[in-house]
Amino acid sequence: MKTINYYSSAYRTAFSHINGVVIMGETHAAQHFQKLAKAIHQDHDELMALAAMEARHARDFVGCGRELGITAAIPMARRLFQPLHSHFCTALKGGCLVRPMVIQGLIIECFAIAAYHCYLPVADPYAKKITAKVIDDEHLHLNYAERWLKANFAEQQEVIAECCRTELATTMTILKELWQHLVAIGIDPAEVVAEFVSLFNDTLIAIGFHQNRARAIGAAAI
Ligand code: PL3
Ligand code: FE2
Ligand code: FE2
Ligand code: FE2
Repeated sequence: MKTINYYSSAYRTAFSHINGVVIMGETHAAQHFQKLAKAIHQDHDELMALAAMEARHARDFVGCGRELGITAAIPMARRLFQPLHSHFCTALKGGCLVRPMVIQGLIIECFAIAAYHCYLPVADPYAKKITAKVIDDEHLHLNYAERWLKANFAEQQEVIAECCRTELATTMTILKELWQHLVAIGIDPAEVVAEFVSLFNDTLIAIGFHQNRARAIGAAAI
């Protein structure tokens, strides 16, 4: 058990940036699931339920900042999520469902689960309770994408693989920019990467990729 001073200025500056990224990520996730609900009629209600959970997560993480008396740094977070968000929107407008599903359901959800998992042991007691509940929800989101991509695997395998390679690079850029802030709140960013790669690999195999191909896709990311 590490001792963390949640009231040091170093902690507070870093938390403000991380909290901003989490709030922006959850806000985008809510929009993304709403857009997917419009595009995938047969799953409309399920996707709207996932969107509502994301909106709730955003509010809950705002509450975590408020508990500590910290305001989230939103401009940096907006800039960091811009590429993933715009790739999501452009693909969906062009009639593609695979890329948006990979970006939100696979990559962003795996990233969130890995990061939140590493945050748990260093979170303040209030945020810890919230984060544990959020992690359970994120597994439902990942599971939705896993089922959808598995059902479309035969025709879309190459698109999925290409999309993972491109968007994983985008995601690693976010993590690199957050590296020092993560260290300052007690998270080892290398552990986030390791958890992400392991979860992502398991998910690719569950979708239908052979072990070697799954490993190659993940390895290309780092
Ligand atoms: C999907 O439901 C949400 C996507 C959010 C992305 C989160 C990225 C996390 C970056 C590092 C966060 C450490 C956890 C801190 C929590 C206040
Ligand atoms: Fe979420
Ligand atoms: Fe861990
Ligand atoms: Fe989610």
